[in-house]
Amino acid sequence: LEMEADLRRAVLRHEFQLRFQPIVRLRTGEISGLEALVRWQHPERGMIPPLDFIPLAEETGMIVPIGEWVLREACRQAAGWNAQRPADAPLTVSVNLSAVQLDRADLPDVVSSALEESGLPAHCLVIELTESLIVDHRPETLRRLHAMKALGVRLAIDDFGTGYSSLAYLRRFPVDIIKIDKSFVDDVGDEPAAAALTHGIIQLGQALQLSTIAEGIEDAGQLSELAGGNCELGQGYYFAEPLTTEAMQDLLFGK
Ligand code: G
Ligand code: G
Ligand code: MN
Ligand code: NA
Repeated sequence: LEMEADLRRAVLRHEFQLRFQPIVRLRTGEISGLEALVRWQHPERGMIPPLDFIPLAEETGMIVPIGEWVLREACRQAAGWNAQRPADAPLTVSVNLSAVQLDRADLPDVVSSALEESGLPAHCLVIELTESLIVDHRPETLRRLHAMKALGVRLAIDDFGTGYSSLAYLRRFPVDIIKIDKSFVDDVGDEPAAAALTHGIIQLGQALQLSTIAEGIEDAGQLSELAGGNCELGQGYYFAEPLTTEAMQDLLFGK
């Protein structure tokens, strides 16, 4: 209860921050985009990671204003960075969405106004959804996803392969990107089953003309296995952890 009151205050006082983790083209090492990840700078308890407050934010509905702030801030920041880059090499920015946000009829309008007010082109925004969110979807969810697609936004399935899901939804949902869960990537270098599953997901992506992003790459062995298997993109501590805005700025443009 104290935490809930704190969370309400945090929204009013703007106590949230974003971190940005680079998403890298595995063949070349160039940065193609960023994933925005929220943090709560609590005045007494310090930096609180999302797993410690997102569930409560979802239960209480506070994820709606928090998620809207994340979306606007991520679009604003990405548009600012893109203005300093060559016009033919814009970064994408990926934002995680909760089921609670997808349950709201105004979601496409919220996304549309975040794009308009930032000037970020719609094709530079990626919305990340979890498999469970898609599998347990309501009829309106599909309509909202199509409304976002109609804006030009791209959709990614996060933590792919971890849900007890049917692959059938890949036919019915307007998905553009598959994010291969870290649990596969962890063992891709030394466990034949993990390698086989990972390569299977990459090939599935290719067959459906979807981009694949490997998550949680931590060493060169994993990178070479994934790049050798034609995985297009990746992210992980091997390249960079989620960075503050300042650190991301330095990485992109030097000090
Ligand atoms: O670095 P990391 O601890 O940031 O993220 C932990 C989890 O929190 C991940 O599963 C991530 O998807 C989730 N997460 C991070 N930022 C957001 C956000 O802005 N909204 C939602 N709904 N989840 C987020
Ligand atoms: O949205 P998603 O559930 O994919 O969130 C990504 C999570 O993975 C975040 O908590 C982020 O900090 C974390 N992460 C990103 N790269 C790595 C990595 O290389 N190793 C580990 N252990 N975690 C990572
Ligand atoms: Mn994610
Ligand atoms: Na993930």
